[in-house]
Amino acid sequence: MAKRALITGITGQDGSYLAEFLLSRGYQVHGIIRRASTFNTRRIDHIYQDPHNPEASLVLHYGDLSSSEQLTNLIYNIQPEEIYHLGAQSHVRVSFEMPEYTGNITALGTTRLLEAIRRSGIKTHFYQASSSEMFGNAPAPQNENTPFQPRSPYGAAKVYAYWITVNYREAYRLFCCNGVLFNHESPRRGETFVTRKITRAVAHILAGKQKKLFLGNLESKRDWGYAPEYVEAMWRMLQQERPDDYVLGTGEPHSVKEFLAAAFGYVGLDWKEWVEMDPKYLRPTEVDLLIADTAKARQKLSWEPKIRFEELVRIMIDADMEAEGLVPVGEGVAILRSRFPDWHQWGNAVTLAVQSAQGQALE
Ligand code: NAP
Ligand code: G4F
Repeated sequence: MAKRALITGITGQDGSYLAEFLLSRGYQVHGIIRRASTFNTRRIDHIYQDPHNPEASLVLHYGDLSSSEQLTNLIYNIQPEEIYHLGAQSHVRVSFEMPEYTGNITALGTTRLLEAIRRSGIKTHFYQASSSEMFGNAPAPQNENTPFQPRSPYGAAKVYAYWITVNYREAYRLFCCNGVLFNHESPRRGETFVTRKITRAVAHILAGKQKKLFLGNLESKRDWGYAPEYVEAMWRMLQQERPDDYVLGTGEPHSVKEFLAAAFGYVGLDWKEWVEMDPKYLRPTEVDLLIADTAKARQKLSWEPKIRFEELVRIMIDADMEAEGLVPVGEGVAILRSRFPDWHQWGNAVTLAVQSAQGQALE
């Protein structure tokens, strides 16, 4: 019998990669999606399976983290061996505009799920998507022992969810883990998070669709990793003998400014000519510096991220350029390399030529 896993937030960035990963390991994957008036399954359309097929290994169910009745029914009916709770109002800036809603979904959503597990009496392993945003102002580098000092309604809601997860582990002996993940990105990252906003803008600028990019604070530093690598570590946490909490990140901080320089620089543009500040993107309180200390995950989960900052930027830009019908920079260089066998003698010049040609196409 295939193992059954339930994912909340399966339509999000992490949920989609995790679903792919679990399917590849032979799981039957159940996902909770929200009812919307238009399709909201774009990130998982490529793994969609006909629900009429009794053998389907991906099954979607309507549900919402605001409704405990529905969550209880789903857990009771599916009886999953593993539950990955990724659903949340996950945008920090938005949480200042919708603090109560963020608390209801991001904090209480976790209690609703844990209570459904406890009441159903099923034996399951539970993963809570905790966040480095919980550290807020705490000095870097941050690890599993760093006290939380949240700086946003989102961060505060995640701190609540973190502790209720620990409480159900201690009070009811449930197998519950917190993955305290630092920022992780990909071509599937939501378009309003800063990395994707930047890489998408670069592609739009090259395609002639956008003239300016408006951003907020460029000084804050984040520890940006590559999302597909992080979902495997979620799974590893639930395969351990004992439940525990783990920090995941790269240990490498970069500022938003550095991300801009890397992204625009990759296509031969100077970010300063394209970016303008809009105070509406500033936050009432900001988290200045996040750096993960991942010694525990390295030792206990044998987990180490491979994709580093520069490569992450390249992956995201290439994907956004492809989506705009442009030749991704990496591919453009490969084509030139194949046409000019002695290219290694003047490789850098070719790279620059491709990049500046794409930049000049704007004029
Ligand atoms: P995401 O792309 O924003 O996805 C969030 C998911 O939650 C979506 O599937 C969304 O559904 C669902 N959702 C939102 N409100 C819901 C509700 N009321 N009922 C049911 N589902 C709801 O987030 P992500 O980047 O994949 O992150 C996954 C989780 O990890 C989140 O809990 C996030 O807070 C946390 N986290 C993320 C990072 C990061 O850097 N990505 C770091 C640390 C922690 P729709 O598609 O319908 O909107
Ligand atoms: O991309 P961001 O919105 O990510 P943030 O706030 O770090 O939150 C993300 O990571 C958390 C983990 O630490 C997750 F828990 C959370 O769910 C989410 O995935 O902003 C990154 C930085 C901030 O300092 C922000 O002020 O970029 C700065 N920024 C500057 N201009 C901007 C913008 N952020 C956004 N979203 N949009 C801007 O225009």
